[in-house]
Amino acid sequence: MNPQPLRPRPAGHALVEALVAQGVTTCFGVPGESYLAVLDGLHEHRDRIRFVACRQEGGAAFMAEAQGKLSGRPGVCFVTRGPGATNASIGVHTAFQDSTPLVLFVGQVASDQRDREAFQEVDYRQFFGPGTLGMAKWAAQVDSADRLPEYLARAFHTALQGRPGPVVLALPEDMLTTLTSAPVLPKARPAQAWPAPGALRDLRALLVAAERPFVIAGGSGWDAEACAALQRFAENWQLPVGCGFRFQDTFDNRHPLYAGDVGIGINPKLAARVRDADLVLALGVRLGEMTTGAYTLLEAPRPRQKLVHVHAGPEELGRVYAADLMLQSSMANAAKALESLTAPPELRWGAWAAAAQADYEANLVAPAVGPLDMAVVVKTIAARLPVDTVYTNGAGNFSGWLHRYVRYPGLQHAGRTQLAPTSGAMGYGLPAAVAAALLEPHRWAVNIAGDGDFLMTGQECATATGYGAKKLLSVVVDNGSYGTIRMHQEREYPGRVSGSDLFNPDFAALARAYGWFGEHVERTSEFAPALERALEAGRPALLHLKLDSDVSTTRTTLSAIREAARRR
Ligand SMILES: Cc1ncc(C[n+]2csc(CCOP(=O)(O)OP(=O)(O)O)c2C)c(N)n1
Repeated sequence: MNPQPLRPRPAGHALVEALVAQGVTTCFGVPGESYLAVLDGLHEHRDRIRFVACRQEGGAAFMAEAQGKLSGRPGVCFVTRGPGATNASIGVHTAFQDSTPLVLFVGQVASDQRDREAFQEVDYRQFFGPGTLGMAKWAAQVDSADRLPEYLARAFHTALQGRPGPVVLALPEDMLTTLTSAPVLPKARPAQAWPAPGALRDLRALLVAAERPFVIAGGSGWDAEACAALQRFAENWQLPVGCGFRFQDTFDNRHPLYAGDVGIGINPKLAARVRDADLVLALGVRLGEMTTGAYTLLEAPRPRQKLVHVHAGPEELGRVYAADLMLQSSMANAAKALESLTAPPELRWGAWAAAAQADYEANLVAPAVGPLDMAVVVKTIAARLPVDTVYTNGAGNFSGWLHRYVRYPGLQHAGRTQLAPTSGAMGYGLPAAVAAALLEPHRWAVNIAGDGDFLMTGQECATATGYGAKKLLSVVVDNGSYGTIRMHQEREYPGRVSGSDLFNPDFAALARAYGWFGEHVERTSEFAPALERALEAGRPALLHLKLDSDVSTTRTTLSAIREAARRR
């Protein structure tokens, strides 16, 4: 039955009604005069949907991206034309690389000004793609107010279906003020692919023939049920499981079959194990550069291991790797199918799985470092805060401590607890934590940031204060440099420091200026009491940590890297 036409109202209002019908209760953005009719619609429906006005579109788009990651439904962001859209593009790129459902709405110049390079005019179909092969899955312009529901429904389905990702809709100013009786369409329910029964039989045969199987799970599209089913599959077959780069919450890190994260700064023993496996089951992961150790753990295009690749997007299957078996399936359906596979009574790889877990446990231990030990800092936070705490980060070596030492529970225990950009976008962590604190205020959001990383989007501290975030902590690791780049410099051009030193403000004072709690920490022993005071503050808190600039990663120092490079 066709939905009933509604009383005429401006398309800007119809758009907000459509978002409400999609289940959207919060959206993020920076206002612009190009979409006043939408802002008015948001005012009209303010009891059902909240607009969080951010301080920069990069921050807003990151918040919407984090919303997509947290909820599994498209995050929603509104920005103005030209300058707003270009600022927001970092969030679109991140959502693309991270396969996060996101809808970015861009106010567009009026139709009668189009193609004149009118004020702030950009052609978003050219700018965002999909021809850019790395920005939006789909970019379109809604020229007809009456067709708005069709475009919006397609945007939500496109963002969710297959490999999830970002969609951009441009909204000409005059279209938004046109009256329309267009109906509101129902909430998008994405179509989900199932693995074919024959392929499942083949997968079982590969497993039965294996001696050293290894699962790499991750990517987007998992939910609590799917992660629980994945765990039962792993238990039925006693399979060691690693998580793909920055998808560490896909499998419970406290489970005896957990083997660690297959990402940047990988445990060398885990890297060796993935290389030594005779069968790799890649479930939901793209098998990108970061998860494959730059295509060395699995050699491209034909790995030495037998490879089964399960992914929701057909374009990812066979994209790089000639897998022995490829299954196109949503993670929900794949996990259900996998748990139905019966294992033989005797499995050959008990010792292999036990050794994988022992390697993971051993990697949680590291020699003490002074005067401030980041391993102790992260472990102290993880021990003190509840298991459902959301951890966020942007890009930089500081994230290595988080990745190595936090034991993320699977989604079935706490929902998503890791918000981190596989795109390696600096500045992601703080807005992601602000979004988490606003969207799920019952749990803590903890951001670990580098001094470079933090100031890329630090202005969103004001958004957190303005919208009443409470359980929000940012730990800024100040080593006085863009440390990751310095590390690469020391490796490639030892001793020749160029462009990687930073001049920093007093981050604790800066936080206090935003109405946050702020303190400094210089020694390991000062951290736990400072953390207590931060958690008791009853408002967002920032701890400014001074880290010895020679400490480079969880495993090495700049001087060691420099000396090794000079010896080479
Ligand atoms: C938006 C963006 N710009 C530049 C880079 C390149 N980059 C990667 S890590 C890094 C340095 C990060 O510095 P900081 O946040 O201080 O962390 P550290 O590496 O010192 O721990 C840079 C510049 C990036 N990944 N993202």
